[in-house]
Amino acid sequence: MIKNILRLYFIMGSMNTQENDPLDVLEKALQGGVTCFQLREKGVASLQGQEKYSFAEKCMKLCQTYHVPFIVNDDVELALALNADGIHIGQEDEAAALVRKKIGPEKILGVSVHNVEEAFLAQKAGADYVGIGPVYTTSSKEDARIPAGTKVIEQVAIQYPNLPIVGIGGLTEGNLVPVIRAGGAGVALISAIASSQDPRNQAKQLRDKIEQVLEKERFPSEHA
Ligand code: 3NM
Repeated sequence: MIKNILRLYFIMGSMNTQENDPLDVLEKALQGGVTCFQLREKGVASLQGQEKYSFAEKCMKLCQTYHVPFIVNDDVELALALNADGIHIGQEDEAAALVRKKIGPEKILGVSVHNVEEAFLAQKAGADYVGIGPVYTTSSKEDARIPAGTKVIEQVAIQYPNLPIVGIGGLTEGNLVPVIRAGGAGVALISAIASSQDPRNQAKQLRDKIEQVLEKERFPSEHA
């Protein structure tokens, strides 16, 4: 079920882990309980060509070891060459319907959206889930939009209750609860785990928190 893999969605590129080895950070995050991983190799210091392919392949193998889906950001050719589990695209990337056609019906397709209309179009084009953000201020995405809180998540969740949503942007253990309350299936994040000096424990704490909140949302009377 797509909703389950969105619970703690870790995103990272080789440039997001400062002095720490990105593969080591990824492995610890997987051990800590992330439920999905997206390779987002973007920006000036990002790997290109064969180096990118080889890094992506290593990330994918780690994900396979821990039975966690491996998603590629934006690069459809790379996703297909590696036989990744899926692809995530933004509004500025290739059209979602075309990407769905290229990857076929089985692979996971995620699309970043910013309002109900974009969510409608993404679903129509074959998206399995939508990413909505930035919820809070983020320093991990250069061209991030103005933080929108959880309003859009709530609107999309009401309009399209069967479309899984993951919130993104500035999320931490301390501020993720409103995303789930608004109808998000989970949270996607970079720095909370990638910049942590203890990514395993950080991922574990995040996962525990999310499971706690989901449980409360499901059985509110038991937690009254
Ligand atoms: N997409 P962090 S915000 C990759 O708003 C990305 O669509 C966003 O990183 C969006 O958890 C973002 O460090 C960066 O804030 C998320």
